[in-house]
Amino acid sequence: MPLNSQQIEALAARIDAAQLAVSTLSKLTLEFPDLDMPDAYAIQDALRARYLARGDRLVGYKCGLTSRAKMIQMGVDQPGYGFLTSRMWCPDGAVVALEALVHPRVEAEVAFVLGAPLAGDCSIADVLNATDYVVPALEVIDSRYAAFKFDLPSVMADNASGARFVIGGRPRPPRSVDLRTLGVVLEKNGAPVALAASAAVMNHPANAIIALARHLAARGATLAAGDIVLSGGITEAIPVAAGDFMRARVQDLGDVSIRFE
Ligand code: OOG
Ligand code: MG
Repeated sequence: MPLNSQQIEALAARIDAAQLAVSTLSKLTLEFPDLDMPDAYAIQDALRARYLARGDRLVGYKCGLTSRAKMIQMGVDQPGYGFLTSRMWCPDGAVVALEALVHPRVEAEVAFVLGAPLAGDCSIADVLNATDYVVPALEVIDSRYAAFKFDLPSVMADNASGARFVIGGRPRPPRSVDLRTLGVVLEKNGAPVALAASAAVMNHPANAIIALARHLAARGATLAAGDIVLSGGITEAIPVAAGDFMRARVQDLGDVSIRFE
């Protein structure tokens, strides 16, 4: 960790201020070329502490950059992780105000809602045992970096571009569906704009949850009962503008939608 604790705090404050002001920043690595992944997650932790101090509640976690489509779109070769709070959580069908966002994009994901804690060293069977239900989700990402261009440390410091998310559809027990072969159609204003099968996420979306559990364990944290976990965009993310209606249709899990104004 090349950065000291004052620098970590200052960068978290800078990202927080950019989010609140709906303005963009340049990549942190331009100013701090040595900034590494431990620094990035320390900044993310400091950002989370700022949110919680304002009254947000931690409701779960997000895995990101877990499909090839996302890695290619963003030019990275590894997944990353972030957190979800009550302020980011919107009801199914919600209208999202664009005023609070810079250049939002929407992703279709499978969400796991846990019914039991999950240790850092776990298997796909452990993830399925700990999962109360799976549901379709839309995530709204909004990078605080200019032109949505970043590197892995910069984006993880910015909570993996987390902005809003919605879960919906039909909650299903995880063993009642084949989580590898669920067809996913992401629609914009009624027309399909991206399609894939759920195995696009690390061969099985539960593998993203395993990687997250390992990441948290290395940082002294664990997944808890009740946590909502987004397993990552199955297709590339789709930019949205005022008036757009986004819907994900996920085989066996129903659909989930959101509108932008
Ligand atoms: C990083 C976040 C990616 C996902 O599901 O892959 C993400 C980004 O692309 O800005 O949430
Ligand atoms: Mg995502």
